[in-house]
Amino acid sequence: MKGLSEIKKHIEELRAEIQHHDYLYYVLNQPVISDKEYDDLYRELKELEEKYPQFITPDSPTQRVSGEVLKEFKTVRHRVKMLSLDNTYNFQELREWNERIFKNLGKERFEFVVELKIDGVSASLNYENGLFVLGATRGDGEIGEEITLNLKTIRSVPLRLRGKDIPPLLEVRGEVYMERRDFEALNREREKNGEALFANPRNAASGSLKLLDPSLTAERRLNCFIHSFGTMEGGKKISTQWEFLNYAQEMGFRINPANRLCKDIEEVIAYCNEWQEKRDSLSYDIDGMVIKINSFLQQERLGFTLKSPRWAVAYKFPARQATTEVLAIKMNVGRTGVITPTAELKPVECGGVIIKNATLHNFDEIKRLNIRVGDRVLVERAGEVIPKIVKVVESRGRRDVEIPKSCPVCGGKVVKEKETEVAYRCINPSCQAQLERLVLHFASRGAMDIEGLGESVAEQLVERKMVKDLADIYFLKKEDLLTLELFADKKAENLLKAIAESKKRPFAKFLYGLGIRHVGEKAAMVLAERFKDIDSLMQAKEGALMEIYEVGPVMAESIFNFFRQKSTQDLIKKFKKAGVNLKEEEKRLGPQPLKGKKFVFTGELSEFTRKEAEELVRNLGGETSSSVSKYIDYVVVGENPGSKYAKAKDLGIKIIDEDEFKKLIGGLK
Ligand code: 3BA
Repeated sequence: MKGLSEIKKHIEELRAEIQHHDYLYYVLNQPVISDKEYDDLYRELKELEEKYPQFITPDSPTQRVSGEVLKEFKTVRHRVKMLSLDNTYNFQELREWNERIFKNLGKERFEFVVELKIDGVSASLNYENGLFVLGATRGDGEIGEEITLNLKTIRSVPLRLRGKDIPPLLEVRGEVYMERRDFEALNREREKNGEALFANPRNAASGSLKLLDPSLTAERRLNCFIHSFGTMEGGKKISTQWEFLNYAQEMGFRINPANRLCKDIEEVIAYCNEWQEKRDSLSYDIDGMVIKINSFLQQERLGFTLKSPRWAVAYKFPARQATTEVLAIKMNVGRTGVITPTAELKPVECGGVIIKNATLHNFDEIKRLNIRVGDRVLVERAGEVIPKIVKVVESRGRRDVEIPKSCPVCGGKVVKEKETEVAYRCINPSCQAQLERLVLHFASRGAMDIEGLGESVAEQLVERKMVKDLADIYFLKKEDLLTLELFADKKAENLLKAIAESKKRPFAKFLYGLGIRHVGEKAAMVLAERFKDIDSLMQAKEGALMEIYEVGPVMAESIFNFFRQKSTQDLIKKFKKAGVNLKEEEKRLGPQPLKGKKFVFTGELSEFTRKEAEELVRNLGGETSSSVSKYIDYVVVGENPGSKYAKAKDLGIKIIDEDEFKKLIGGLK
């Protein structure tokens, strides 16, 4: 029978031995005994401690899992603030960061430590006289939650520091994470039990650290890498990050074996690139690399910005990809009427977030991808933008995606305005999806100039369905306006007055306000001048529209289609009823000798630019067109005429040269 002091000594030896094997296994990843041998040692210690509980110490390997269950986590203030990291997203930004350092250090040499950026949860570990006394989450950097008991369950977190030269006061910082395999197993288990799944290993690690029952945390098999420190008082003198990492490992902390000392930024970049390529070979997720200036002295000289050190930076890896299934393809109508197909996806984790939708941009993209509902697709997320579909990885869908013939919002006509254009759009001017933007445009300075009808008012009018089409603006009542935000008597009256005044605006302003695709301010003026009133414009055929020089085939088709809509016709009726001016003021600026005559110019004139010549014609009451047709009266031919000349000859149209043209305008120039 051994004496008590001998038993105590044996218990201590067992602990030291187990601690040493834990170190070899969890920190260095180089076990020297079998699992069986290890288990035997552990069991022996456990039995002795049960028999002699007076010899149990909190740093015993048997004390990793506390029997205690907490009611809540206490908050703790970090002795030294935990900073965050600035991000860079490409190597150019990394080089720029390097340049700034170079300048700030007065062109002195410096080295870098490059570390994997573990995609986990930051944690702080406090040691007093070599004993783990307090662990905390990062929180907001100043105040975190005390999670000592949960951190103790992590086998690579030393409960007692190794070696003789340990700082009496030490706070180290690191990243707690969950291996991908453990995360997947955990989610499988949770699915079986009908529990909510974790989106990614990081969320799983975070959730596991925040369990109030440490025995549950212990089941989660978390792990931890240490990468920096907050406080270090006493111990070995170190002066670089690289020395710190080595020192930390000597003391028993788990340090990432991929950390590397680099001499210059190009070496840093090459190393970042290397890990970007092979990140998937790791058993855990990394989301980038962390680059730190090695020398503490230089770190100090560089200092901090508000939240992050200047001497460190993260390089974030680009977009992550994932595969999932297309559940549906939905049509969205944007504020300009463009119909954008979007894929509804079976939710999938991608680069740290759950993706449910991906944009398909347009129907050409659908064709290009040859995508159908039911297909398995590769999705990619780049930065904060909407995920996109890279390609179909397994074609399982049967029905091709159809281009909608009518607007999914209003049922109006959908057109593709040019063959070369990819967008299909709803051209119903009263479509709710576009109305708000249209109302704003209609009321804008260049159009009907309705003061007081700004963004907020337009939004409310459309949202509350007081304005269901543009003409409704003219039927608003004071009672309606008084219900809008911040509207009192005076403001409502002013707006009604501005609306009433706008009825008298020139016809061109009205036309422009209608927001017909491709019809800008200039085109609206020309149309107003040429057609004089809304009825003639509405009846104009594409050919007649195209005869106007400023109107090309695209605009002509757009105008023609616009006025063919039943919704447009109803709208115009309403404007008439409201008393809005829908005709051009007759203005006579001078003699109109060319009234009713239509001109086409081809080739270069010597005394005028084409624009000048055309303006001359219009000032004299004539009209101009860009294309030759039987309706044209004169084709004016200059140097190097184009095909219009031949066509004019073909059609037997009167062809005149510059001199004859000058005679025709008879010194009126
Ligand atoms: N090194 C994360 N911050 C890191 C000490 C500085 C730092 C990180 C790091 C600020 C990683 C910001 C939050 C935090 C103090 C933790 C790393 C990693 N270094 N290797 C330069 O692997 N994720 N994160 N602040 N500790």
